[in-house]
Amino acid sequence: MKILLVKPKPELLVPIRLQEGFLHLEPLELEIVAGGLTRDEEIKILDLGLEKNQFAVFEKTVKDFQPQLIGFTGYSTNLSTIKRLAKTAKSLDSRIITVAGGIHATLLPADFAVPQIDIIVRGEGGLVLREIVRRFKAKEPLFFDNLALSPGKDPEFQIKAAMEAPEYPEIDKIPLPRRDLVQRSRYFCVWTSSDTGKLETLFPQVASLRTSIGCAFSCSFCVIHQLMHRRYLQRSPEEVVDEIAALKEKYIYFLDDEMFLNAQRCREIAELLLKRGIKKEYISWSRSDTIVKHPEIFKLWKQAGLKTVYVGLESMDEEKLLEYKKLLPVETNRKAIAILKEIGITLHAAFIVHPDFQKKDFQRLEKEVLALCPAEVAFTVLSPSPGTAFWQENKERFICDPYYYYDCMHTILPTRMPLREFYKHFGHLTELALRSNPLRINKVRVPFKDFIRAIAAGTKYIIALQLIYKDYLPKVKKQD
Ligand code: B12
Repeated sequence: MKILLVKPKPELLVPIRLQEGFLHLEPLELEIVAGGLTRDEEIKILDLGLEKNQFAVFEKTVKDFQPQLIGFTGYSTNLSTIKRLAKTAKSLDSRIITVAGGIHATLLPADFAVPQIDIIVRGEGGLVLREIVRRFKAKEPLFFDNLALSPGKDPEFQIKAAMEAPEYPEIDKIPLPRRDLVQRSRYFCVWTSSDTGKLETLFPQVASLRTSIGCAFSCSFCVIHQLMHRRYLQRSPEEVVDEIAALKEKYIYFLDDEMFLNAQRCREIAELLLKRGIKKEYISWSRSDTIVKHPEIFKLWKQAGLKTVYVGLESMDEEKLLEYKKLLPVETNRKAIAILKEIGITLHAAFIVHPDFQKKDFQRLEKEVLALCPAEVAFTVLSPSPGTAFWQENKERFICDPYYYYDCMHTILPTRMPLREFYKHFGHLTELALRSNPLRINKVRVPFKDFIRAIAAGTKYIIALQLIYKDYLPKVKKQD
């Protein structure tokens, strides 16, 4: 069977598109879905984020490849694009089976109840698509349980769509990714950490890998507890290290929501990497309280090659941390910053800018940013995610089409400051952060062309952030 797996490019909202100047990671979700299918199938992965004109490329691919089934993945940002692409596919050949999967399909399947989508997959997709393909060949109904829903055919669709996201299968049952199906040289991430004072490249080819799924916490702005019911699934150290060893890339981005929750498991992974002499470099995410609880694990990981840790510090204000249900005090954030500095791991700090921010709040955050540099620092605007309790609570307050604008850059909640002024400060924060990043402060030598590329990407990004307010002017585009 010919199967096309598609990852759309987020449409229209410029800042999200410009993030691509700094990183473009491989479509691991589609590689895993492909990994669940048998070698009898002819599979193509189409990463439209790499294309200038995604609609033209998609149309041409469908015409040339002639798939019998197309599977789309996407976050909430991709919802309308997926519907549009599915419509194109059906207009080219109405026999094509269209399947929507991924985060948004799992959270809010009813949003995909349109004639051009045949099946909506909730939760883990590798095993489910395999079953759909088997049923297709056996001419059985393609919908089953709360895992594969059919808006057009299943009379119980509405009931199932209103149910909670289904449980994930045991982690060792989830297929391994088919990395061979993508052009690996196209995936990269900006890499600012250097122990030697120079870097061969600022934009190395990067592989992504997942060692655990889920998180034990329920921060208000996050959807993971909704998707995973606060379960934390962990792969065994041996399996993780085997997958790392098999990668041809030297640079690895761990996609775990919180990789280090189980200190013992992470110690074993690092020890195995060292014992097997695997010399690679890593980026991972971690909570600040995990770093404070287990500094020794991060020391060990530094030896194993961990270069940068992304930490959702979110705020240096107790009240805001409480509001976000972060369950830790500012002091823990400060301790984590100090620990990473001492160990020599680069901190990538993620802060949340609250729509309530006034000039003094921006100025306070600016001071915090300057105090913790050199570090990579990034900002998002507090945005309720579709499918969360936080979204439900704020439903009546949205100032725009909350789907179209949901990218954690465009506020969907009212701001206290006029939008233009709010985004002037928002852009300035990023400018400050880029100016005080570790490369500049530590005077790391990088190839000239990479330096120019980084400056160009940074400048474009800052300008786009400052101009966000214009996206709210008259012509508000609605979802299809
Ligand atoms: C890494 C990451 C990124 C990377 C991009 C990675 C990439 N390859 O493109 C970067 C840093 C660029 C990024 C950016 C953003 N991200 Co992000 N990101 C993540 C993170 C941490 C991991 C995603 C991932 O790759 N997981 C691994 C894959 C294998 O798992 P999966 O996606 O769940 O896929 C499985 C199933 O869903 C299913 N499935 C998936 N697709 C399909 C398709 C078919 C056909 C089928 C059958 C099944 C299926 O099977 C898969 C295999 O098991 C998640 C958190 C999370 N745990 O999901 C947030 C997350 C997805 N991001 C989120 C957000 C909000 C964003 C941004 C909008 C925010 C911002 N301003 O930075 C942007 C949007 C960018 C965009 N392109 O749209 C939210 C999305 C919420 C929502 N409602 O959609 C999440 C969930 C974070 C959160 N805690 O809330 N992100």
